[in-house]
Amino acid sequence: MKFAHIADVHLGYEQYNQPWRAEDFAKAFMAIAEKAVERDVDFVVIAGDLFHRSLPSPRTIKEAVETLWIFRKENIPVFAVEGNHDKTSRDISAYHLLESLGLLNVIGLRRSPVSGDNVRSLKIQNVYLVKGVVGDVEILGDRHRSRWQLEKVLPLLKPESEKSVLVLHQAVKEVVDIELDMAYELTISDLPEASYYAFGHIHMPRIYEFNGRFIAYPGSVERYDLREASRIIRYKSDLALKDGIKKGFLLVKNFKPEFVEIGTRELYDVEIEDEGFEGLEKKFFEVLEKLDKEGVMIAKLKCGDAVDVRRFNEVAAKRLRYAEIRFERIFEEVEEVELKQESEFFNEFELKLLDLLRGEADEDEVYRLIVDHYLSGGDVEKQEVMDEKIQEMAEEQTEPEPEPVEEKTKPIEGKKETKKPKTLLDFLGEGEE
Ligand SMILES: [Mn+2]
Repeated sequence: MKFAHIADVHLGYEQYNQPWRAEDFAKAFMAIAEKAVERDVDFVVIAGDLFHRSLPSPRTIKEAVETLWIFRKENIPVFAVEGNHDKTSRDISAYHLLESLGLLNVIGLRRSPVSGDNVRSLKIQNVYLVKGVVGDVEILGDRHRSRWQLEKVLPLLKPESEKSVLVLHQAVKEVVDIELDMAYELTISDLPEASYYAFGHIHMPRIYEFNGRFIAYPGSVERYDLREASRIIRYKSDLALKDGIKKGFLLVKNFKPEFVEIGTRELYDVEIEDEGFEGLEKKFFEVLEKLDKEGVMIAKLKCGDAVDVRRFNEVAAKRLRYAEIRFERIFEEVEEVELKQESEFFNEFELKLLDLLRGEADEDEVYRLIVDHYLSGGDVEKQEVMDEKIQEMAEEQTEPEPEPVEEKTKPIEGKKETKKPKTLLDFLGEGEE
Protein backbone atom coordinates (compact mmCIF):
# COMPACT_ATOMS: atom_id res chain seq x y z
CA MET A 1 0.00 0.00 0.00
CA LYS A 2 1.42 3.30 -1.15
CA PHE A 3 -0.07 6.76 -1.36
CA ALA A 4 0.90 10.37 -2.11
CA HIS A 5 0.38 12.91 0.65
CA ILE A 6 0.11 16.44 -0.80
CA ALA A 7 -0.88 19.67 0.98
CA ASP A 8 -1.02 23.45 0.58
CA VAL A 9 -1.06 23.60 -3.20
CA HIS A 10 -2.36 27.20 -3.12
CA LEU A 11 -3.44 27.25 -6.76
CA GLY A 12 -4.10 30.80 -7.90
CA TYR A 13 -1.62 32.49 -5.57
CA GLU A 14 -0.17 35.43 -7.50
CA GLN A 15 2.73 35.94 -5.13
CA TYR A 16 4.35 39.41 -5.30
CA ASN A 17 1.35 40.34 -7.49
CA GLN A 18 2.96 38.40 -10.33
CA PRO A 19 0.55 36.21 -12.36
CA TRP A 20 3.43 33.93 -13.37
CA ARG A 21 3.88 33.00 -9.73
CA ALA A 22 0.39 31.41 -9.80
CA GLU A 23 1.60 29.43 -12.81
CA ASP A 24 4.57 28.28 -10.73
CA PHE A 25 2.21 26.86 -8.11
CA ALA A 26 0.23 25.06 -10.83
CA LYS A 27 3.44 23.67 -12.35
CA ALA A 28 4.59 22.37 -8.97
CA PHE A 29 1.27 20.58 -8.47
CA MET A 30 1.52 19.08 -11.95
CA ALA A 31 5.11 17.92 -11.32
CA ILE A 32 4.00 16.26 -8.08
CA ALA A 33 1.09 14.49 -9.79
CA GLU A 34 3.37 13.16 -12.52
CA LYS A 35 5.90 11.94 -9.98
CA ALA A 36 3.21 10.30 -7.84
CA VAL A 37 1.85 8.40 -10.87
CA GLU A 38 5.39 7.41 -11.80
CA ARG A 39 5.83 6.02 -8.28
CA ASP A 40 2.67 3.97 -8.75
CA VAL A 41 0.59 5.23 -5.82
CA ASP A 42 -2.69 3.51 -4.88
CA PHE A 43 -4.37 6.75 -3.88
CA VAL A 44 -3.75 10.43 -3.19
CA VAL A 45 -4.51 12.59 -0.17
CA ILE A 46 -4.74 16.40 -0.40
CA ALA A 47 -4.63 17.82 3.12
CA GLY A 48 -6.22 21.23 2.47
CA ASP A 49 -5.51 24.55 0.77
CA LEU A 50 -5.69 23.15 -2.75
CA PHE A 51 -6.74 26.70 -3.68
CA HIS A 52 -5.33 29.95 -2.37
CA ARG A 53 -8.82 31.41 -2.12
CA SER A 54 -12.25 29.96 -1.48
CA LEU A 55 -13.54 31.42 -4.76
CA PRO A 56 -10.91 30.39 -7.31
CA SER A 57 -10.98 31.96 -10.78
CA PRO A 58 -11.94 29.87 -13.84
CA ARG A 59 -8.23 29.79 -14.75
CA THR A 60 -7.36 28.40 -11.33
CA ILE A 61 -10.14 25.79 -11.46
CA LYS A 62 -8.87 24.77 -14.89
CA GLU A 63 -5.39 24.26 -13.42
CA ALA A 64 -6.85 22.02 -10.73
CA VAL A 65 -8.88 20.01 -13.25
CA GLU A 66 -5.90 19.49 -15.58
CA THR A 67 -3.69 18.08 -12.84
CA LEU A 68 -6.37 16.02 -11.12
CA TRP A 69 -7.17 14.52 -14.53
CA ILE A 70 -3.75 12.86 -14.43
CA PHE A 71 -4.93 10.79 -11.46
CA ARG A 72 -8.38 10.22 -12.97
CA LYS A 73 -6.86 8.76 -16.14
CA GLU A 74 -4.93 6.24 -14.06
CA ASN A 75 -7.95 5.44 -11.85
CA ILE A 76 -6.13 6.70 -8.76
CA PRO A 77 -8.68 7.96 -6.22
CA VAL A 78 -8.05 11.36 -4.61
CA PHE A 79 -9.31 12.30 -1.12
CA ALA A 80 -9.33 15.89 0.03
CA VAL A 81 -10.31 18.19 2.89
CA GLU A 82 -10.71 21.96 2.71
CA GLY A 83 -8.08 24.13 4.36
CA ASN A 84 -8.37 27.52 6.04
CA HIS A 85 -7.65 29.27 2.74
CA ASP A 86 -10.23 27.52 0.61
CA LYS A 87 -13.04 26.49 2.91
CA THR A 88 -16.23 28.39 2.25
CA SER A 89 -19.12 29.67 4.30
CA ARG A 90 -21.40 28.68 1.42
CA ASP A 91 -22.88 25.24 0.85
CA ILE A 92 -20.78 24.34 -2.13
CA SER A 93 -17.07 24.96 -2.49
CA ALA A 94 -14.83 24.47 -5.50
CA TYR A 95 -13.99 21.06 -3.98
CA HIS A 96 -17.60 19.95 -4.48
CA LEU A 97 -17.42 21.07 -8.11
CA LEU A 98 -14.34 18.87 -8.57
CA GLU A 99 -16.15 16.07 -6.77
CA SER A 100 -19.08 16.30 -9.20
CA LEU A 101 -16.58 15.99 -12.03
CA GLY A 102 -15.31 12.78 -10.47
CA LEU A 103 -11.87 14.28 -9.85
CA LEU A 104 -11.75 14.00 -6.07
CA ASN A 105 -13.70 12.91 -3.01
CA VAL A 106 -14.40 15.39 -0.22
CA ILE A 107 -14.10 13.56 3.09
CA GLY A 108 -15.43 14.70 6.43
CA LEU A 109 -18.67 15.57 8.18
CA ARG A 110 -21.46 16.42 5.75
CA ARG A 111 -25.20 17.03 5.70
CA SER A 112 -25.99 14.34 3.14
CA PRO A 113 -24.47 10.95 2.51
CA VAL A 114 -22.19 10.35 -0.47
CA SER A 115 -21.60 7.02 -2.12
CA GLY A 116 -19.07 5.93 -4.65
CA ASP A 117 -16.46 3.33 -5.47
CA ASN A 118 -14.12 4.56 -2.79
CA VAL A 119 -16.36 6.40 -0.35
CA ARG A 120 -18.64 5.33 2.47
CA SER A 121 -20.99 7.44 4.55
CA LEU A 122 -21.55 6.70 8.20
CA LYS A 123 -24.50 8.30 9.97
CA ILE A 124 -23.55 10.01 13.24
CA GLN A 125 -26.48 11.68 14.99
CA ASN A 126 -27.89 13.88 12.22
CA VAL A 127 -24.80 14.22 10.04
CA TYR A 128 -22.77 11.88 7.88
CA LEU A 129 -19.12 11.06 8.20
CA VAL A 130 -17.93 10.60 4.62
CA LYS A 131 -14.73 8.58 4.44
CA GLY A 132 -12.52 7.06 1.81
CA VAL A 133 -11.88 3.36 1.44
CA VAL A 134 -9.07 1.80 -0.60
CA GLY A 135 -8.63 -1.91 -0.04
CA ASP A 136 -8.36 -2.42 3.71
CA VAL A 137 -7.38 1.19 4.40
CA GLU A 138 -9.84 3.79 5.66
CA ILE A 139 -9.21 7.47 4.95
CA LEU A 140 -10.81 9.76 7.52
CA GLY A 141 -10.57 13.49 7.96
CA ASP A 142 -12.36 16.79 8.07
CA ARG A 143 -11.97 20.34 6.87
CA HIS A 144 -10.05 23.00 8.80
CA ARG A 145 -11.78 23.68 12.11
CA SER A 146 -11.39 26.10 14.97
CA ARG A 147 -9.95 24.81 18.24
CA TRP A 148 -13.35 24.59 19.93
CA GLN A 149 -14.95 22.83 16.94
CA LEU A 150 -12.14 20.26 16.96
CA GLU A 151 -13.05 19.22 20.49
CA LYS A 152 -16.39 17.99 19.13
CA VAL A 153 -15.20 16.75 15.74
CA LEU A 154 -12.05 14.79 16.57
CA PRO A 155 -13.75 12.08 18.68
CA LEU A 156 -16.03 11.35 15.70
CA LEU A 157 -13.13 10.59 13.37
CA LYS A 158 -12.54 7.11 14.74
CA PRO A 159 -11.58 4.43 12.25
CA GLU A 160 -13.48 1.14 12.08
CA SER A 161 -10.61 -0.88 10.70
CA GLU A 162 -7.04 -1.43 11.78
CA LYS A 163 -5.40 0.53 8.97
CA SER A 164 -6.34 4.17 8.65
CA VAL A 165 -5.15 7.58 7.55
CA LEU A 166 -6.36 10.74 9.29
CA VAL A 167 -6.36 13.83 7.05
CA LEU A 168 -6.50 17.24 8.75
CA HIS A 169 -5.52 20.82 7.97
CA GLN A 170 -4.41 21.97 11.40
CA ALA A 171 -1.25 22.83 13.31
CA VAL A 172 -0.20 20.31 15.98
CA LYS A 173 1.51 21.79 19.04
CA GLU A 174 4.35 19.26 19.19
CA VAL A 175 5.37 19.96 15.58
CA VAL A 176 5.00 23.72 15.83
CA ASP A 177 6.95 23.81 19.10
CA ILE A 178 10.18 22.57 17.59
CA GLU A 179 11.17 25.84 15.88
CA LEU A 180 8.10 27.37 14.29
CA ASP A 181 6.47 30.45 15.65
CA MET A 182 2.90 29.51 14.87
CA ALA A 183 -0.44 29.14 16.60
CA TYR A 184 -1.69 25.57 17.05
CA GLU A 185 -5.16 24.12 17.47
CA LEU A 186 -4.47 20.68 18.90
CA THR A 187 -1.94 18.45 20.60
CA ILE A 188 -1.07 14.83 19.88
CA SER A 189 -3.14 13.65 22.86
CA ASP A 190 -6.29 15.10 21.20
CA LEU A 191 -5.86 12.91 18.11
CA PRO A 192 -7.95 9.80 17.50
CA GLU A 193 -6.28 6.53 16.58
CA ALA A 194 -4.75 6.30 13.07
CA SER A 195 -1.92 4.49 11.32
CA TYR A 196 -0.72 7.73 9.71
CA TYR A 197 -1.59 11.40 10.20
CA ALA A 198 -1.65 13.23 6.83
CA PHE A 199 -1.62 16.88 7.78
CA GLY A 200 -1.54 20.22 6.00
CA HIS A 201 -1.27 23.86 7.11
CA ILE A 202 2.40 24.11 8.08
CA HIS A 203 4.19 25.13 4.88
CA MET A 204 7.55 23.63 5.81
CA PRO A 205 8.00 19.90 5.31
CA ARG A 206 7.89 18.22 8.72
CA ILE A 207 7.90 14.57 9.73
CA TYR A 208 7.19 13.98 13.41
CA GLU A 209 7.41 10.50 14.85
CA PHE A 210 5.70 9.37 18.05
CA ASN A 211 5.11 5.81 19.28
CA GLY A 212 6.13 4.50 15.87
CA ARG A 213 3.47 6.62 14.11
CA PHE A 214 3.98 9.63 11.92
CA ILE A 215 2.33 13.04 11.89
CA ALA A 216 3.61 14.56 8.69
CA TYR A 217 3.38 17.80 6.74
CA PRO A 218 4.64 17.75 3.14
CA GLY A 219 4.79 21.57 3.18
CA SER A 220 3.42 23.85 0.48
CA VAL A 221 4.19 22.75 -3.09
CA GLU A 222 5.86 26.05 -3.96
CA ARG A 223 7.77 28.66 -1.94
CA TYR A 224 5.05 30.55 -0.12
CA ASP A 225 7.15 33.10 1.74
CA LEU A 226 10.76 33.99 2.49
CA ARG A 227 11.05 31.42 5.28
CA GLU A 228 10.80 28.86 2.49
CA ALA A 229 13.70 30.30 0.46
CA SER A 230 15.75 27.82 -1.58
CA ARG A 231 19.04 29.60 -0.81
CA ILE A 232 20.03 31.85 2.07
CA ILE A 233 22.83 34.27 1.30
CA ARG A 234 24.55 36.45 3.90
CA TYR A 235 27.42 38.78 3.01
CA LYS A 236 28.97 40.92 5.71
CA SER A 237 32.67 40.10 5.97
CA ASP A 238 32.56 36.84 3.98
CA LEU A 239 30.07 35.52 1.49
CA ALA A 240 28.05 32.72 3.10
CA LEU A 241 25.65 30.55 1.09
CA LYS A 242 23.32 28.07 2.71
CA ASP A 243 20.64 25.74 1.34
CA GLY A 244 17.11 26.62 2.33
CA ILE A 245 14.21 24.18 2.30
CA LYS A 246 13.09 21.61 -0.25
CA LYS A 247 9.70 21.43 -1.95
CA GLY A 248 7.74 18.31 -2.84
CA PHE A 249 5.33 15.74 -1.42
CA LEU A 250 5.37 12.70 0.83
CA LEU A 251 5.33 9.22 -0.62
CA VAL A 252 3.86 7.07 2.15
CA LYS A 253 4.66 3.36 2.01
CA ASN A 254 3.03 1.20 4.68
CA PHE A 255 2.37 4.35 6.71
CA LYS A 256 5.99 5.49 6.62
CA PRO A 257 6.62 8.80 4.81
CA GLU A 258 9.47 9.57 2.46
CA PHE A 259 9.99 13.07 1.11
CA VAL A 260 10.07 13.29 -2.68
CA GLU A 261 11.57 16.52 -3.95
CA ILE A 262 10.41 18.43 -7.00
CA GLY A 263 12.21 21.28 -8.74
CA THR A 264 10.84 24.79 -8.22
CA ARG A 265 11.94 28.30 -9.08
CA GLU A 266 14.78 29.56 -6.87
CA LEU A 267 13.85 31.99 -4.11
CA TYR A 268 16.85 33.80 -2.66
CA ASP A 269 16.86 35.28 0.81
CA VAL A 270 19.73 37.79 0.67
CA GLU A 271 21.31 40.13 3.21
CA ILE A 272 24.33 42.25 2.34
CA GLU A 273 26.07 44.71 4.62
CA ASP A 274 28.91 47.18 4.14
CA GLU A 275 30.08 50.39 5.75
CA GLY A 276 30.40 52.26 2.48
CA PHE A 277 28.45 52.50 -0.74
CA GLU A 278 31.27 51.20 -2.96
CA GLY A 279 31.82 48.10 -0.86
CA LEU A 280 28.09 47.40 -0.81
CA GLU A 281 27.82 47.74 -4.59
CA LYS A 282 30.76 45.39 -5.15
CA LYS A 283 29.27 42.74 -2.86
CA PHE A 284 25.85 43.17 -4.48
CA PHE A 285 27.21 42.43 -7.96
CA GLU A 286 29.22 39.50 -6.65
CA VAL A 287 26.02 37.99 -5.20
CA LEU A 288 23.98 38.68 -8.35
CA GLU A 289 26.54 36.74 -10.39
CA LYS A 290 25.76 33.62 -8.36
CA LEU A 291 21.99 33.69 -8.86
CA ASP A 292 19.85 31.89 -11.40
CA LYS A 293 18.41 34.36 -13.93
CA GLU A 294 14.93 32.87 -13.55
CA GLY A 295 15.06 33.21 -9.77
CA VAL A 296 13.35 35.56 -7.33
CA MET A 297 15.47 37.58 -4.90
CA ILE A 298 14.27 39.27 -1.74
CA ALA A 299 17.21 41.28 -0.43
CA LYS A 300 18.03 43.51 2.48
CA LEU A 301 20.93 45.91 2.07
CA LYS A 302 22.57 47.55 5.04
CA CYS A 303 25.04 50.39 4.60
CA GLY A 304 26.56 53.32 6.46
CA ASP A 305 26.15 55.55 3.40
CA ALA A 306 22.85 56.65 1.99
CA VAL A 307 21.99 54.56 -1.05
CA ASP A 308 19.68 54.96 -4.03
CA VAL A 309 17.66 51.76 -3.59
CA ARG A 310 15.81 52.31 -6.86
CA ARG A 311 19.07 51.96 -8.75
CA PHE A 312 19.81 48.59 -7.05
CA ASN A 313 16.27 47.45 -7.81
CA GLU A 314 16.66 48.31 -11.48
CA VAL A 315 19.90 46.37 -11.79
CA ALA A 316 18.44 43.34 -9.99
CA ALA A 317 15.24 43.40 -12.06
CA LYS A 318 17.31 43.18 -15.25
CA ARG A 319 19.37 40.32 -13.93
CA LEU A 320 16.56 38.25 -12.33
CA ARG A 321 12.94 37.30 -12.91
CA TYR A 322 11.86 39.35 -9.92
CA ALA A 323 13.57 41.24 -7.12
CA GLU A 324 12.59 43.20 -4.06
CA ILE A 325 15.20 45.22 -2.20
CA ARG A 326 14.87 46.93 1.13
CA PHE A 327 17.47 49.25 2.54
CA GLU A 328 18.55 49.91 6.07
CA ARG A 329 20.97 52.67 7.00
CA ILE A 330 23.45 51.66 9.67
CA PHE A 331 25.09 54.19 11.94
CA GLU A 332 28.48 53.58 13.46
CA GLU A 333 27.95 55.80 16.46
CA VAL A 334 24.72 56.96 17.87
CA GLU A 335 24.73 60.75 18.02
CA GLU A 336 24.17 62.10 21.47
CA VAL A 337 20.89 63.86 21.68
CA GLU A 338 20.75 66.65 24.21
CA LEU A 339 17.70 66.24 26.35
CA LYS A 340 15.80 69.42 26.90
CA GLN A 341 14.53 70.40 30.28
CA GLU A 342 10.88 69.80 30.94
CA SER A 343 10.51 73.45 31.90
CA GLU A 344 11.13 74.35 28.26
CA PHE A 345 8.03 72.45 27.16
CA PHE A 346 5.49 72.84 29.95
CA ASN A 347 3.94 75.72 31.78
CA GLU A 348 3.82 75.99 35.53
CA PHE A 349 0.43 74.31 35.90
CA GLU A 350 1.44 71.40 33.65
CA LEU A 351 4.68 70.92 35.55
CA LYS A 352 2.77 70.76 38.81
CA LEU A 353 0.38 68.25 37.31
CA LEU A 354 3.29 66.11 36.08
CA ASP A 355 4.86 66.15 39.53
CA LEU A 356 1.61 65.04 41.06
CA LEU A 357 1.08 62.24 38.54
CA ARG A 358 4.60 60.94 39.01
CA GLY A 359 4.43 60.91 42.76
CA GLU A 360 1.89 59.22 44.93
CA ALA A 361 -0.54 62.09 44.63
CA ASP A 362 -4.06 60.98 45.40
CA GLU A 363 -6.83 61.54 42.90
CA ASP A 364 -8.51 64.23 44.97
CA GLU A 365 -5.40 66.32 44.98
CA VAL A 366 -5.04 66.14 41.20
CA TYR A 367 -8.73 66.86 40.80
CA ARG A 368 -8.50 69.92 43.02
CA LEU A 369 -5.54 71.23 41.11
CA ILE A 370 -7.45 70.98 37.83
CA VAL A 371 -10.58 72.56 39.24
CA ASP A 372 -8.56 75.36 40.78
CA HIS A 373 -6.75 75.95 37.54
CA TYR A 374 -9.80 76.15 35.32
CA LEU A 375 -12.57 77.42 37.57
CA SER A 376 -10.89 79.79 39.96
CA GLY A 377 -8.15 82.28 39.30
CA GLY A 378 -8.38 85.20 36.99
CA ASP A 379 -8.49 83.49 33.63
CA VAL A 380 -11.74 84.98 32.35
CA GLU A 381 -11.61 83.36 28.93
CA LYS A 382 -11.22 79.88 30.38
CA GLN A 383 -13.96 80.57 32.84
CA GLU A 384 -16.29 81.48 29.97
CA VAL A 385 -15.46 78.36 28.03
CA MET A 386 -16.17 76.31 31.11
CA ASP A 387 -19.48 78.06 31.68
CA GLU A 388 -20.54 77.35 28.12
CA LYS A 389 -19.72 73.72 28.53
CA ILE A 390 -21.73 73.48 31.71
CA GLN A 391 -24.64 75.22 30.00
CA GLU A 392 -24.49 72.80 27.04
CA MET A 393 -24.45 69.80 29.32
CA ALA A 394 -27.43 71.12 31.24
CA GLU A 395 -29.40 71.63 28.00
CA GLU A 396 -28.63 68.17 26.82
CA GLN A 397 -29.94 66.77 30.06
CA THR A 398 -33.21 68.69 30.10
CA GLU A 399 -34.01 68.10 26.44
CA PRO A 400 -33.59 64.43 25.79
CA GLU A 401 -33.98 63.21 22.22
CA PRO A 402 -37.40 61.74 21.68
CA GLU A 403 -37.18 57.96 21.78
CA PRO A 404 -37.76 56.38 18.37
CA VAL A 405 -40.44 54.05 19.67
CA GLU A 406 -41.50 52.65 16.30
CA GLU A 407 -37.96 51.71 15.36
CA LYS A 408 -37.63 49.62 18.45
CA THR A 409 -40.46 47.29 17.64
CA LYS A 410 -39.31 46.78 14.05
CA PRO A 411 -36.91 43.85 13.58
CA ILE A 412 -33.60 44.95 12.20
CA GLU A 413 -33.25 43.66 8.69
CA GLY A 414 -30.47 41.23 7.90
CA LYS A 415 -29.89 40.28 11.51
CA LYS A 416 -30.90 36.73 12.21
CA GLU A 417 -31.81 35.59 15.62
CA THR A 418 -29.02 33.42 16.94
CA LYS A 419 -30.06 30.18 18.49
CA LYS A 420 -27.97 27.98 20.67
CA PRO A 421 -26.67 24.90 18.80
CA LYS A 422 -28.90 21.95 19.51
CA THR A 423 -27.71 19.22 17.23
CA LEU A 424 -24.40 18.26 15.73
CA LEU A 425 -25.63 19.72 12.45
CA ASP A 426 -26.40 23.08 14.06
CA PHE A 427 -23.06 23.00 15.74
CA LEU A 428 -21.16 22.37 12.53
CA GLY A 429 -22.97 25.37 11.08
CA GLU A 430 -21.85 26.97 7.87
CA GLY A 431 -20.07 25.25 5.11
CA GLU A 432 -21.65 21.82 5.05
CA GLU A 433 -24.09 20.82 2.39
MN1 LIG B 1 -1.74 26.81 3.47
